[in-house]
Amino acid sequence: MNGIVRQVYESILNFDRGVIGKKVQEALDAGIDPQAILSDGMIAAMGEVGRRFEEGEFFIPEMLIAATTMETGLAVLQPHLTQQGVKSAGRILIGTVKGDLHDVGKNLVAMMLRGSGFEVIDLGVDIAPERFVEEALSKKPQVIAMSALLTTTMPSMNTTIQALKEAGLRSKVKVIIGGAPLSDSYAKEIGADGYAPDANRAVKVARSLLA
Ligand code: B1M
Repeated sequence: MNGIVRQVYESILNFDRGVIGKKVQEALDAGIDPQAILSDGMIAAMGEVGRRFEEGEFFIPEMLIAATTMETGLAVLQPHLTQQGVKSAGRILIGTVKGDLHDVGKNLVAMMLRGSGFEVIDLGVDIAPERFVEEALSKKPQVIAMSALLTTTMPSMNTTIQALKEAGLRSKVKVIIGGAPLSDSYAKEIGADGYAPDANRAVKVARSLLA
């Protein structure tokens, strides 16, 4: 790993919110690809945070502060990851499903979608199926994007799709899903229109569904 990217990685593991923005800027100034700063520096560090949590070296507060450190770095990276001034490609409602509080990945997906010209309405975290339905009825999105990071909250995606069917909305809106424990086969199993393993692919899937 490149030296400065390594420092970005370490600033997340050291929870160094005061330093990460500076390190990201240094990496950008050195001409390093923003996608590499994101994947090799930030996302890899969050993977290591998860590993340490599993090993009992980190606990909830460490995971939380690592997430806020990553968000601080992302704020500096954001303008370099997204294209500016693109005209609206469609309206997307996004949220993390009921019972799930993880939002770093969802925020990254929202950011990339916005930067690619979509109008994004971010409902936040812990979004119940009925809330997705209510918001879909009032905001009339073309796409609903759901995020889940826990195996225990994945089934809420299925419940949301059923609730959309019951409300007569399913044929009017495309549903895409993503999050670490998910897969293309799970998307097919629950009748979603698409699955994206990362933020870039979420943009591609949304574009192809609306093409
Ligand atoms: Co939690 N947590 N956590 N956590 N946490 C994981 C997910 C875990 C894998 C850690 C581990 O054990 N290794 C594990 C889940 C195990 C499982 O179910 N398989 C876990 C657990 C167990 C828990 C608790 C249950 C712990 C406890 O209480 N005992 C608890 C649950 C709380 C709840 O939600 N109800 C919990 C709590 C937390 C914090 C709140 C402390 C904090 C979240 C803070 C926040 O988000 N604001 C936290 C964190 C930080 C993590 C890890 C370390 C990092 C997650 C992250 O931000 N990754 C995580 C371990 C890991 O992921 N390796 C872990 C970086 C982010 C950029 O990646 O979110 O995967 P990700 O998003 C990617 C893709 O998945 C995809 O694109 C993104 C960008 O590329 N994507 C989408 C995501 N959403 C998408 C939506 C789309 C498309 C693509 O729409 C179409």
